[in-house]
Amino acid sequence: MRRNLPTLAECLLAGGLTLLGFGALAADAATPTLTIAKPWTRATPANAPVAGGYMTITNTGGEPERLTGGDFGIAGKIEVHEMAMNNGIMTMRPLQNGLEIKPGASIELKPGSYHLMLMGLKGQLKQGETLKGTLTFEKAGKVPVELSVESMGATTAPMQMNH
Ligand SMILES: [Cu+2]
Repeated sequence: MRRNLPTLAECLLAGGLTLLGFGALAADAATPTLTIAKPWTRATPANAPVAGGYMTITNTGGEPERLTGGDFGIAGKIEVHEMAMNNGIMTMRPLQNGLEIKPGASIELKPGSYHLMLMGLKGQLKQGETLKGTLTFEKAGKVPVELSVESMGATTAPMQMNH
């Protein structure tokens, strides 16, 4: 019996594609040692100072790698943050030494967890736009990525079809 693919309705009900290997978002990126899947961010209200950046990074190489930051023209500064519960309060803090990704491992940057923090936004992020920039890795150096700007309430990257 084969039933590998859920129906579209099931997929929409599930609220996203976290379990599905779509790889269909506009801007997956890869280097010889890294893949960066489903890079996205959220639309911001006017004058919002910060935004989060989310994606799944897989280290396909044989050496540990480290995400240390990035560069997006619209942001004054990029930091790598983690979120954690501290005495019942959700707090976030910059990872001063970046985020390590072991060989063969995948790390998901997502709301409520690790994320890129786009600080000092110089403009509003509007749904449907694409944010071009680079991620900086200890070994791979600068890797171009495009964040798709999703709705303000998005908690996972939505499914994209026919793009
Ligand atoms: Cu943050």
